[in-house]
Amino acid sequence: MTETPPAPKATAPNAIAAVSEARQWDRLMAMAKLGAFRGVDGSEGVNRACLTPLDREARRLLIGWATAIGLAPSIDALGNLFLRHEGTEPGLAPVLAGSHMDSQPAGGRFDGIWGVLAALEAVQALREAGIATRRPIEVVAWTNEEGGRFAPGCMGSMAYAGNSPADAWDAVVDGEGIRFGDALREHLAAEADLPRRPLGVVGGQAPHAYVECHIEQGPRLETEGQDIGIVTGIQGSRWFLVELLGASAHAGTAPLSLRKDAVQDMVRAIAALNALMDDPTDVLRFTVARIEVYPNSSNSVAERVRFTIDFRHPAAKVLLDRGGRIEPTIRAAVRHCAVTVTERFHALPVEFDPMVTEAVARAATAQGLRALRMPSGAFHDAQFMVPLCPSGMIFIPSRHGISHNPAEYSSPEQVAKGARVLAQVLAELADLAELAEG
Ligand code: HGY
Ligand code: MN
Ligand code: MN
Repeated sequence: MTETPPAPKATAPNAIAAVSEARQWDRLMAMAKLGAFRGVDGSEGVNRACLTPLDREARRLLIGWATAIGLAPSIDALGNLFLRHEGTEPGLAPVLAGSHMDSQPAGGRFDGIWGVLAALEAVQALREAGIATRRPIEVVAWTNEEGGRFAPGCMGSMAYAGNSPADAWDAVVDGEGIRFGDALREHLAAEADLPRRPLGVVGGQAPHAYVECHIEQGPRLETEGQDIGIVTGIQGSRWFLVELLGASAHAGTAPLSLRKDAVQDMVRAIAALNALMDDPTDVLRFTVARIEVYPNSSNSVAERVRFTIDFRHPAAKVLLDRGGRIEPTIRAAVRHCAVTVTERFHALPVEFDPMVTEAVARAATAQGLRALRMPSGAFHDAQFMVPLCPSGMIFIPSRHGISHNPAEYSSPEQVAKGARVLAQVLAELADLAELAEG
């Protein structure tokens, strides 16, 4: 449903005016240099995996900008990074705003990082406008949202929200066989100079609210000529890892009738899954995008295949029923291999809280922006904050709906509009104190 903006009636007008399009864009482009690469079409992409030296370099850059304006850094046992703007009543539950800084291996310059920089920009604008808030505001950068290096995604926010134990993924390995637990230990040692805070809700006090700015990563806002997405919720996601174990053999001598060919069984399994996941309405999302073959030699029959499944749907019933048929469908299709199916990620659909969605709607309307209420097809850290506190998201358009691709793009004007809406939402949720003197 599109909101038609009545006459602008912005609250915290000074903060909105203090949002700097140039400063935010310069910071985005500075971050885009860390892990920069050129896509096949010449687009400027980013490959910045979590818990790497590049990730730490980006975090130091962010911490430098934040401490320069008086925000206090801290990290928790999962490496989630918090940058605190103090409120006039420090004991009140804080408002959290942020996103993630890690990217896909062939990622873009905006996914995740814009949400962190928008939160920094909004808080800086509040401070420059001399606006004090009763509640503290904490800019947050969550560890490993993408799940590109270590699966699954959203490890930092899931551990923070108590959805999973902090050591749940220690044994998960990346493509080089490095364990998540070891990479995290190395990361925390490299950031040992930063104050450490307990993981999760500090002192039993959940955040007052959580707001995440993010690019839409789809085509709707651009196609429908909208400035802002008032995100109503996030669809459900389930990730599976499938291992098929056969036997390697000589490609020239082994009769096909005697083979236990893991690749051929994978093809059978994926064909059966395609039939299971057929959806004429094109609402369901089913993706196989990571395949490992062993021994991966052109003249040795494949002994072992591992492939991933990313399955998503907005309806919990479909997510559970259809998702529950994945393993039996694979087992029925496979002829010669031993089958192991492991579920690695299970995120049910969530609805965002009107306390946040209506604050976003009011801010967009007050600032004369066209806004659309819409769900998110991508998962986000906000999904795991929902059980903890009122949560919501602010979307801006993605050019041609492209994301997880170096051609991902939003304009300086679009990211500034998103940050201005966030500034107003934060002013409201963090409860404007009296205008600070000076
Ligand atoms: O995969 C996702 O939905 C998110 O962009 N990591
Ligand atoms: Mn993201
Ligand atoms: Mn992403």
